[in-house]
Amino acid sequence: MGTALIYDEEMTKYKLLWVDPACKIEVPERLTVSHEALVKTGLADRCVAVPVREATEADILLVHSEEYLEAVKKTPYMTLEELKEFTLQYGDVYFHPNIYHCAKLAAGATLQLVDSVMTGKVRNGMALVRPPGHHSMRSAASGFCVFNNVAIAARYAKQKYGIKRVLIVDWDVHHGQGVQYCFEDDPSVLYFSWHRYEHQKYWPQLRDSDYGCVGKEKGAGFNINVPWNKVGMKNSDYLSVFCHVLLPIAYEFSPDLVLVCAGFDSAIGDPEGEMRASPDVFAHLTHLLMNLAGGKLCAVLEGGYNLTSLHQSVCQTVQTLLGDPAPRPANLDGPCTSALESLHCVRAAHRQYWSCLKHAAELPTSDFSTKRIKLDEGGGEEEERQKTGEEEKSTEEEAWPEPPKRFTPPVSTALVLPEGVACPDGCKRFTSSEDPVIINKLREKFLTDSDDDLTTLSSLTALVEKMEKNEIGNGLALVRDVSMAMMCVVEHAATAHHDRVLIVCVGDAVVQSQGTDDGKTLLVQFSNKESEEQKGKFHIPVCLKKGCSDVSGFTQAVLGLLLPLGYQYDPSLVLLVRTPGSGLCDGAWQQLTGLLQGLAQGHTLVLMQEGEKACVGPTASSLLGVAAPSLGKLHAPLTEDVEALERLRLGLQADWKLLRTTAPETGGEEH
Ligand code: Q7Y
Ligand code: ZN
Repeated sequence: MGTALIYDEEMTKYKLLWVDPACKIEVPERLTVSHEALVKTGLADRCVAVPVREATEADILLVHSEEYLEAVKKTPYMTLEELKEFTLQYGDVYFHPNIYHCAKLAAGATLQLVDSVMTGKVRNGMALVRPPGHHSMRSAASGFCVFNNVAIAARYAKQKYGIKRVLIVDWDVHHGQGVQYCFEDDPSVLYFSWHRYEHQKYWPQLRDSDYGCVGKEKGAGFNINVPWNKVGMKNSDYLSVFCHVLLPIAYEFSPDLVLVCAGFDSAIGDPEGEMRASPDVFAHLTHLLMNLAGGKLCAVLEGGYNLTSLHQSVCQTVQTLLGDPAPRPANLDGPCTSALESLHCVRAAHRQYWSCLKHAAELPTSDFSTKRIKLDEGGGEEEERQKTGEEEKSTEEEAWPEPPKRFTPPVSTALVLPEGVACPDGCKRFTSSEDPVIINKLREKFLTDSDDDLTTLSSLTALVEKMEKNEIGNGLALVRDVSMAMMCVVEHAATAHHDRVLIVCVGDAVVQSQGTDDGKTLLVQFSNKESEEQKGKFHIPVCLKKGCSDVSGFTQAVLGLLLPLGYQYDPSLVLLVRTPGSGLCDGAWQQLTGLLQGLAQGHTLVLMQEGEKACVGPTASSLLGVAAPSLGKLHAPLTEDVEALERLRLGLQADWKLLRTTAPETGGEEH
């Protein structure tokens, strides 16, 4: 199942015809440069090219008023003066004789993408469109947008395919107020947007963009605004909002389809956004959404005005949709103070609507309005500035390194299986040629004489080496003794130049913590055993009341604890160990396996006990990049589990900054 790419040169055929400093950045080259980069990197060729179409009037009327449509319809026949005049009634937008045509194509391209994904022609895809859509409202153009492409697509998908829930993720740096207004009272469409806000000083300067706007009536809780009150937000800020707000809520919501307002003005170098997230962060944002809705994801271009940053970010997104492993995330040094304030306020505002936030440690409500505080005092800015890197802000464009080349290993998934266990399609059965020297070493080390064990262990060591060399992406081994296999891999990884190994252990078999607090391994163990005390920074037992059998509690632990830890630790290898009787259902296991592949360039090695044959198929499928099945709407996790997770998070956040959800000075949770 492929990835659709929808593009038509026709959408480059309109431009600003007069002088307007606010609009001069919205140029046709945005599209040509993005598309050329996809062609040059060979990514376009790997996609399924889907033609655009014009949105019909009925499509457009799903969101817009007849009066507005009739008005826009006249623009192709207007003189330059009339176009200027027409434009004046709206904010930060321009018209051109060909923009109506392009706007119909942009909306139609989005619908073609939705059709391709919903009918199963492709798994996911991206539409490169102009004009963008997320600012346009029922009866108004705004912010370069004419028709609301993504809002139309959400209504269309619900109507045509009868789906119940749509998630819209708007990672553009502007607030898609048009999308918000469209679905404000609608609980079937969950809208998430982060945006430059600066306490309402930044365009479009609406109170409606603040975190307190959570939706109305039945739709209360289904509108999530994350205002950025400082510029210079970085990868850590973006990823922590994903881990601590968007993903927990999205998993609880359980969408049938994910639409992304994929604007790249939130990337470094953009003159509008002035943020500092690197283009490769979009590989991770994309990856983190790809296991929702059974993988049905449609990314639709919105903003992005630095042509270099734009095309790099577009390529990162498309390459991830195609299933290539994401590059290792760099410099995740934790969110800045201002981002933490926003995170705190958003979580507090949504506590009452989402059970994943409900039992979170008491949040002090007196500090909710950071806005008023900042607007009134105007002080304390100096200290903030340092943390967001604003001091480096200048009119000169900041340089950033080109994202690292991503290459797909020749073998995606290798399996070490006992004879008689079939190797699933698409995977390669892996055996190493048995070097007697290695076998002898292993025999001494692990005190085993079983030939089967030794063959397995030597295969594992060879597999780890091939992953390090990028000859193999990931792997799975069915072994007699997971503990022994795990020890062997950890030991060998150190010699095979793996700098850090993240060990994720699911179930309560005895895991010997090697007593390593040197940081070469980070062990996170999920079980229902209270016994284990946390043993320093690098050994983290996560105790859940019902172990891994409560999907809600487990999911919350994965999203809010494991992912941030994993991202900050930045391993070169992930060792995922499943012990028998873990109680984890296949679906949750596949989610875990899929999500973890955002780390270590996708180098995950899964170890399972022989008896768990039945799980080989589902695991292999996740390792191959097939989206995990949706877990369905999640019920409330056990209160005691949420509280335990919260305690754990609070205890660890001094060491692991990506676990923080409150700014030290507003949180009142300093310890
Ligand atoms: C709309 C946009 C859509 C600050 C001036 C503010 C705002 C222009 C609208 C942006 N330099 N200009 O990018 S994604
Ligand atoms: Zn934008």
